[in-house]
Amino acid sequence: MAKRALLTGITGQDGAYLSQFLIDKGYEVFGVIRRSSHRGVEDHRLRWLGVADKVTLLDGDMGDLSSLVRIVKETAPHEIYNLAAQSFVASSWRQPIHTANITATGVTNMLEAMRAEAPEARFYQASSSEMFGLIQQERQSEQTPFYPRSPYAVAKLYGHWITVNYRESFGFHASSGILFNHESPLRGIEFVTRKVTDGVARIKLGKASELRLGNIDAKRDWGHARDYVQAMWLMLQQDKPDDYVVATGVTTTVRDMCRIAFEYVGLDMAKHVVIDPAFYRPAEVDVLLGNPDKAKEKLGWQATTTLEQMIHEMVDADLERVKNSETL
Ligand code: NAP
Ligand code: F7E
Repeated sequence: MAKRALLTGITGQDGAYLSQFLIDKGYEVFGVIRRSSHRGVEDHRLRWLGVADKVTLLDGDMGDLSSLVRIVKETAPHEIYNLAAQSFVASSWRQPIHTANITATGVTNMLEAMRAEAPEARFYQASSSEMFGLIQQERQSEQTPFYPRSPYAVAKLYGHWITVNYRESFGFHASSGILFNHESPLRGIEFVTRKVTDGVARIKLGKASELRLGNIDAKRDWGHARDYVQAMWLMLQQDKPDDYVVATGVTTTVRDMCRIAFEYVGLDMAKHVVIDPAFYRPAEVDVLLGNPDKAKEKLGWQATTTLEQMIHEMVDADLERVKNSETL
């Protein structure tokens, strides 16, 4: 009998790659989809990966406990991957209460649905390196103290601890993956890597002349989403639930990431990048650098895609999209 996996956030970047990964492993995949007036576009990432017809989507919302209880009951999942969130850090200052309701309390809603209908299921929580914020150690591991710097990061910290708490209180097989930034051609256009690769494609094809960015001195530990969803699955295959940092162990400035993208198409970033304070954040996370030793030792996982390979893949995808006037 095929294993059943339930994904919240199935329409997002990670949900699409994880669906593809689980389908290839023979899982039956179910996903929570929120109602939209724009029917037909919500599953564009799943379509891009060719898996839209292989998953079952059920109407629900992270803010609506009753919908989650019904979905868990109907799908009787062996594994639940809680990926849904208001995930854009910059928006979290503009919508702090919504971010708390979905990114924080939404986790408890999902855990409560599981407690009521599938307490034996295995649970994955999408925690974030943003929880380290104002870093307390040069390389951040599972032992590094947290210091969140945005309403998003504060909400994720709640989600992380409520997952640990349900594990300790009710004996749930609940694991928290503290994932550092991971990107792909399916990354939302508002995040900096995709904003850059889309901007480079537009400039190369003569559809734009400049790219406006904020703090390009910030440093991030960037990996590929395709690699990172494997770590999620591996966590749920362990006998015991635990918390894991998932990262590449390499950090790069936004400036250098940008340079990689411009140089790939033979352009000089200095001629096109304009610094616009409108993109500065009220409080910045200056640098993140993960220590993925535990994931390597216990899960046998390590990142396989370099930043350069990933940015090239993203630029290629955006050149195609801009040429064909496609939006994603
Ligand atoms: P994403 O592309 O922004 O996807 C977010 C998903 O959550 C979408 O499917 C979205 O649905 C769904 N969602 C948002 N609000 C919802 C609600 N009220 N009810 C139901 N679903 C809702 O994010 P991602 O990059 O795939 O990241 C997946 C998870 O990992 C998120 O929790 C994120 O915070 C976390 N994370 C991401 C990274 C990273 O670098 N990517 C790193 C660490 C942690 P719509 O399609 O309808 O908007
Ligand atoms: O910003 C700087 C910005 O929005 C990265 C989410 O997936 O990863 C992501 O959060 C850096 C920041 O991602 C622009 O100030 C400069 O320092 O791509 P980002 P993020 O904030 O790191 C974590 C791990 C998550 O969990 C989140 O869900 O780039 N930056 N100029 C800019 N950022 C954006 N978005 N736009 C700019 O124009």
